[in-house]
Amino acid sequence: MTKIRTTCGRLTMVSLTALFVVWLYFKRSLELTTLEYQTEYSQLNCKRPEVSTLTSWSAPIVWDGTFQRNVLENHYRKQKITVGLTVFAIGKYIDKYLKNFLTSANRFFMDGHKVIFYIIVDNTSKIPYIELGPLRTFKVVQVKKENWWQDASMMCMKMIGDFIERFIKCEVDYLFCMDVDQVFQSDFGLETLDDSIAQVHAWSYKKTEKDFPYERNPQSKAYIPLGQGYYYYHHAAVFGGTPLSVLTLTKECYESIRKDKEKKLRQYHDESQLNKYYLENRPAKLLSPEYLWDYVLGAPADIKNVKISSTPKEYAQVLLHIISFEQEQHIKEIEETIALYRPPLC
Ligand code: 5GW
Ligand code: MN
Repeated sequence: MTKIRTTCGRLTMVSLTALFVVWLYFKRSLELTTLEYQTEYSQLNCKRPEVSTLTSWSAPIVWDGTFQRNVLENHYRKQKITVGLTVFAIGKYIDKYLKNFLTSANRFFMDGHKVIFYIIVDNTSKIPYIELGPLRTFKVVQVKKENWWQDASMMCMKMIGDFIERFIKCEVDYLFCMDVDQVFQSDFGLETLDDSIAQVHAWSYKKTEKDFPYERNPQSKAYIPLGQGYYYYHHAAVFGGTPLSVLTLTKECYESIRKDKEKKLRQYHDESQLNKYYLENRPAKLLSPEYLWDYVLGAPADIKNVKISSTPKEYAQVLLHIISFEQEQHIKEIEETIALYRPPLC
């Protein structure tokens, strides 16, 4: 009996020591990759001396050449991450843009990593057939078109938030939200990931704060006084982060748009509320205009490697769809639209 006990004791000791050694090994390799990852930005920032690569609050501004993919691959591969991408394609935008957007995203968005495309459409029968890569899946969410025209920005914020709470938060580690009227041109990869990610507007990157079209009406929730603000961020075209940080952003922006509407205030620029949000909640990482370039602005030498480019648009066609609305009715309709899609809560 005593002999059995001693043997058991020895076995426990041996297993505990083995576990300790394994733990030490993993802790050390994790520390090493984290260190490699942290030093990466400080070493590489000097590779693009002609542009600003760090904000005043020390958030990196990602430009081509300011990161090393192999180091990032090493860092993230062990974590086996999944990245989500939401895209709305309602009405004419399905036929016009969705195929090119998805085909290019399939190829260039987070190549080599698990991706879930969340495709939000009004007409599921029009979704183009695309052969997705092995690590890619997609989920389709159907919404009602009629309610959508009334205020696309408010609707998108409300829906993205709702979808994150219902299912996205259980399915991905990072989430991006993008416009459909744009096309990936080259790798949009791990270097873009962080807690909260904002896209610097291509038009604004050589301008200063006083030229930014921030909301200047003090009555508005989006109000930014002259002399404040650092960057001009692009609205739904590209923003992202962890599902939780995107959820907080969408909730706050939705509430601000709603409150402004109650006061009959309407922003001329869709991104006003987002710019205010990012002023108060500084993004952890900024994407340089290389990540979303508009060739209408030409091809300056700073823009070395375009990751996504905007597609030129025909305003006359789409603007026809905007109609006026009553506030209370509108909120009710949004709720009804979202109620169409009710996957189980996670
Ligand atoms: C946009 C403007 C006026 C009327 C309708 C739309 C619209 C936007 C639409 O008819 N269908 C649609 O799917 N959208 C989604 O909202 C697309 O994902 C689109 O990329 C996004 C933002 O609209 P954009 O791209 O026209 O807005 P800007 O700020 O890029 O000019
Ligand atoms: Mn757009």
